[in-house]
Amino acid sequence: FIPDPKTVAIVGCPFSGGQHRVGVDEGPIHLVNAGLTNQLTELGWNVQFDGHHQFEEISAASDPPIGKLRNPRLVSKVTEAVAKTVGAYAKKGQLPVTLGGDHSLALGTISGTLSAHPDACVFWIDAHADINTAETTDSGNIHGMPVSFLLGLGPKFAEFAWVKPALKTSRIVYIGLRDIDAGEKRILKENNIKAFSMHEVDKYGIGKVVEMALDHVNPNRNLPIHLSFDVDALDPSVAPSTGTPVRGGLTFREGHYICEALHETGLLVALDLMEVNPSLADAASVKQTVAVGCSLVRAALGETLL
Ligand code: 6HN
Ligand code: MN
Ligand code: MN
Ligand code: MN
Repeated sequence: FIPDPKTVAIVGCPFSGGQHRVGVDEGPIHLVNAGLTNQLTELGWNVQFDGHHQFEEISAASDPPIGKLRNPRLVSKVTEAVAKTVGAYAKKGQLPVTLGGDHSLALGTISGTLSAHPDACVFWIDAHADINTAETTDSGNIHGMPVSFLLGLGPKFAEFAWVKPALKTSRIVYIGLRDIDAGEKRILKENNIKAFSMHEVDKYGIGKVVEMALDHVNPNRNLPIHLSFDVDALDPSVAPSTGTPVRGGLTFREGHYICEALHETGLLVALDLMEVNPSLADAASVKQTVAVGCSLVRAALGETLL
């Protein structure tokens, strides 16, 4: 399998229903306004961008919690639409780049990728594991749960009947973790899910960590790769404008290195950049976070230092 996409399809997802801080829906708008599409054109890509996704609205009144899940119908509808969009681009041989929005969107993006590339593996770069189930979650925020849904763990809901548990536990790997809930730690252990926390990044260095991560999910370097990058994986001094910042994160270079190294594999088929929230922190911090977001995307799409 050697993907050879020439076209990037930008999927702007102004969506915040997977958590409760306002503003993360503005992330994609700021990233595009910062010039991301032109930057990718300059890297040699055909860039397709037909405006940000328009999502069906479901009022809070008609979307009461189901168990602990907040905004369940809205998140399900939106992520189902994203899955279709991303899946269609991937089937056309294009490389979907989804701009969030909160990380519940990855329920859609990864479902879409797996519909086109059933053997794809996932790199989940995040401070958090986002693997709570409807049982283990404290917050009820679905952005803390997409991975469990994709793996088919935890209770099932009719409202999410469209979700296929298409991801195998052996096909996802984490880098950057440092804020994992107790229930999540148990799920990671019980299912033998490979994770490189900041401790391993400190111990081995980012180059070795990415190599070990690839050895785990992609030993023969022949499987398509979906990169889901939560900007809060980066240290808050690097990416301050995000809803759930956690100190002790990836440096600017470590974040970029991951993107560069996955580009170098030639196997990248989809990319998410999530959780940029331009309403958090001062104007300079917002500008910095948006600029870092654009630069991570460029690195994943082939920008090199030399
Ligand atoms: N994210 N583990 C916490 C929760 O609410 O379940 C935080 C989740 C953060 C999610 O950053 O994408
Ligand atoms: Mn704004
Ligand atoms: Mn996340
Ligand atoms: Mn996170």
